[in-house]
Amino acid sequence: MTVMPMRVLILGIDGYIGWALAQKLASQGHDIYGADNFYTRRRVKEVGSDSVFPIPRIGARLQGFKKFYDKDIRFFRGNVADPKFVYKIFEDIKPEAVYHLAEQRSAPYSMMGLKQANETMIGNIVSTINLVYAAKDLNPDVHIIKLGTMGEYGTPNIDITEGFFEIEFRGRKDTLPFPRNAGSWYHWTKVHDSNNLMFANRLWKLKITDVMQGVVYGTETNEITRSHLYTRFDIDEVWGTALNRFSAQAVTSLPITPYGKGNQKRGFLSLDDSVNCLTIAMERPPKEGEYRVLNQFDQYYSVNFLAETVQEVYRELTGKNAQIQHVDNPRVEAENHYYNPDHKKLYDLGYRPSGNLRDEIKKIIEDLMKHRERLGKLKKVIMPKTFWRESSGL
Ligand code: USQ
Repeated sequence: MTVMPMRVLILGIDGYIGWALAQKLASQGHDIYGADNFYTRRRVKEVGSDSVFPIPRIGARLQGFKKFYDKDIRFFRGNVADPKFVYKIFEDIKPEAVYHLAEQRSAPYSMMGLKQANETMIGNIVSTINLVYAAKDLNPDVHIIKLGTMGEYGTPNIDITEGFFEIEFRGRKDTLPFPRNAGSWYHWTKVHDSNNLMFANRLWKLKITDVMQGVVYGTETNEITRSHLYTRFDIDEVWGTALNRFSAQAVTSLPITPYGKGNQKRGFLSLDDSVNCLTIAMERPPKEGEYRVLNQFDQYYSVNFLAETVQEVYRELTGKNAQIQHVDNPRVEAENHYYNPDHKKLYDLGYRPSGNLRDEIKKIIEDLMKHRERLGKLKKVIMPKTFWRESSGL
């Protein structure tokens, strides 16, 4: 499908997904504008960690981008939780589509204590409110693509639909938002965002795609493999996610750590699939005035299955054995549960998963082995120490 080049704004362009998405959109011919305040860089360093791959400063990043893609990114430095900042960007560039990837994204970070809980609540919710007001006042035709999470639904004992479901209760029928039941302050901010987006759509008929994304893994996308303009990669206990962490644990000879029984299931997708889906969501927009919810993941797996798969792939690659050690679960979550979420709408729009899990894990391990020295320095921040029940107050 050929799509006319569009003016696309990525809020959170310096992040794991933002930087990979910018490259995907550029390769599709779109004009990219980006904003960031480098929050993730700072907060990751505060827990004594860093991206495994060295990430150049933004100036050098943009230069590298220009050299490879022969395209400038116009960059705005600032905080999306500041309404004046968002209004200024909208006045300047009138984007046709805007991705909101500029929220605090770590569940464990939000559970460290009251300070982090409030920071996550305020920053995330306010940024989305700023965005819908700027859209309404300055650019009501813009398509807002907002990154939410599969974790909004929690793990109910029934199938999960995409956003809405039909219910019959006491003889009457209605179509209602699927119940949300999140498991961390972070995940609840995404629920609150979804409610706010739904309401903004009802008020002002804004065109919105609310993406319920699963856990993303991987070091490369098709574009990054060619450009070598790597995105950040976090593996510490606060900022790293399951599969990326398991791969890093294998490479650093630390035990792979399924939390608790390890039978908890989540939807997962590769970074390449994530940016493909986000691009499809933009190029195949909802109808005028529609609020659309997409469940965005490739397959669901148990944490145990992922740990065992990393162990197997690592053995095939290196001949060495990685240990699996179940550790006390630092989180408060069901460890044995039913899980059957729908994820049909993106397939209907043309999404097809691009790789397979084992190849992706192989690529992650190979990329990590190239950075053994940096990774070695991060060994001390890999094992879990943020226990959610012990979240500190004032
Ligand atoms: N887990 C382990 N061992 C580990 C790390 C995680 O067993 O060393 C387990 C967790 O207990 C959890 C599952 O793996 O059951 C997923 O945890 P995660 O850290 O990979 O992901 P999560 O905290 O849920 O958050 C991540 C992203 C977040 C995104 C979310 C999608 O950080 O931004 O919204 O994935 S989802 O999980 O579908 O809500």
